[in-house]
Amino acid sequence: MARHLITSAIPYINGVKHLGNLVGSQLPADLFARYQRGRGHEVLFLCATDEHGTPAELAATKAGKPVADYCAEMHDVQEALSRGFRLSFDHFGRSSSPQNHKLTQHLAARLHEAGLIEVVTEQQVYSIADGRFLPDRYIEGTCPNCGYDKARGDQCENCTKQLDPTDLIDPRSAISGSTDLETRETKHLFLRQSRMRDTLNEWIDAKTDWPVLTTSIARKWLNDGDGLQDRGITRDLDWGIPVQFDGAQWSGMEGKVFYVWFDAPIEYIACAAEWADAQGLDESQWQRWWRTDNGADDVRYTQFMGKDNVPFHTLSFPATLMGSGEPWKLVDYIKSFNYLNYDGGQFSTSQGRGVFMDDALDILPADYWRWWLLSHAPESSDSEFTWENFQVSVNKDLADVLGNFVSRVTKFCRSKFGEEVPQGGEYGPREEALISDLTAKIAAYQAHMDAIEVRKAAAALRAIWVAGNEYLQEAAPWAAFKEDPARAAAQIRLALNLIPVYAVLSAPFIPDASAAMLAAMNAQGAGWPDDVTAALSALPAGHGFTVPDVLFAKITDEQREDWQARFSGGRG
Ligand code: B3M
Ligand code: ZN
Repeated sequence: MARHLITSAIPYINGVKHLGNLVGSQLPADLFARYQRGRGHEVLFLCATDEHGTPAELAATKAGKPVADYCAEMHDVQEALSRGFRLSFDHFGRSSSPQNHKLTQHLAARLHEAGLIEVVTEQQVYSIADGRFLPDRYIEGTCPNCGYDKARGDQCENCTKQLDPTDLIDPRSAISGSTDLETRETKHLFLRQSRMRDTLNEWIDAKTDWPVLTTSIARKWLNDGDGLQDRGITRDLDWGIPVQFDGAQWSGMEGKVFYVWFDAPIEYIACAAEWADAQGLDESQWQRWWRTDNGADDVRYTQFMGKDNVPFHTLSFPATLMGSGEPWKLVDYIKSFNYLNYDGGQFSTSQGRGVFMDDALDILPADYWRWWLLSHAPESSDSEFTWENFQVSVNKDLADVLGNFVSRVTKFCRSKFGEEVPQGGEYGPREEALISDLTAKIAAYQAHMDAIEVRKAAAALRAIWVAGNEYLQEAAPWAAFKEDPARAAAQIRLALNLIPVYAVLSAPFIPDASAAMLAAMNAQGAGWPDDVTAALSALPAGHGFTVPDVLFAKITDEQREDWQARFSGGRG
């Protein structure tokens, strides 16, 4: 049994996430976690809300709430939505947790001891109209690298380059829009990550199996000269983790907090501590996932994220962990995603453009969205959500192929043999052929899931569903029943046995439908079909079942048009 530590990029607290955010990290991470559990492996799957920094403060101001209250409320909202989408986190934590405060301050102290932190007096952008410094997202302007005119002070969303507020061309305040800005002197702590260039280069070079999207972004910023420049890890903000080292104030840093991108990835570790604490487990229980001196040697750690998050996970966070000199588990594989676009443009949180997680669940159950999003995941390039495409996928794949198979088989059996697996007849050459075909197809599906090739895995799963339909079409038990009822019984016995096999294989994509299929077949204990022959005889003659409700309703043209109109404007 292998042990899989799986983390999804932790979503900012600043509002409900859209489907583009969901498919870029949390949803594929859930797919992988469910798959590994299905294969019988031990999994710790973690996510959290990212609650510090300017995104949190700006959103709280907009909502007219104290930032702590805003974060507490939004954490619960996001947690409820992740349950709605059936994201199977072992723990959904908070980067503002006491565990993260402690660990962030601990790591800062170790980095300081290692000589990797220095005090830098720097020029910072100060807004006269707003009466404050403008760190990170409090400032916007034109990217010096690509010319994008809505780049933020911490990063350009368009080209993924990490920025400093003073890099921006034509800067303006994100609070007031004021361009009446000046630079003033202030002190900050810097992480001397440039000293780790060789170590990081070697580490990335060894990752020959990583997706090109991940390594190309890492190499671009690693070798670009200034991608790995020393960066400020403190900010002039009220809300965040105070700049203390193992609990002692760093003099001169009063009133400052750590930069959100310093403490956010540390939450991956703190989240495991939160998970253990919530169950009354001792420290060794989370450390066996995170400390290589405490049992994490044999852990396989996989991270999921959108491409804009890659530099922080391939450079800054590893620099923090390696630089600490402590034996922390480093990531083994980073799966990153391009962007999902919405109907001819971009999904946009600020403009409320696209479908957001709460709206999506108002319209249709989670499985419909999960299937479309995962089978169209933006892996090799950006992909696009359109209502037409969504309708076609749901109606064909889910309703016509999978749903129809289950409904036909169970209804036919009920009408001819009753609601139990029929006896009589034997599997013959056609059934043997199906078994060997399925064995090959399941192996292909597993290979894609192991490699986290999400679209290919979805296509392989669909091919497994199609094989069952084709078998049914060729075997034609409704015709066989008239001449040779025993032959029809054997065919239906096999087809009924396929339902739990489909349910188990499909559970990572469509967990609710899978549970409904297992419940209908009274087969909740069904395991992974490692041996297809055995799996297709698992339900013996006489085993009772019920005809399930319609698994997937088709999306009508009228519904599609309604939704298209409803989501054409921005969100209120
Ligand atoms: N919160 C950005 C995002 O939500 C950021 C990820 C942090 S991962 C440690 O896309
Ligand atoms: Zn740019």
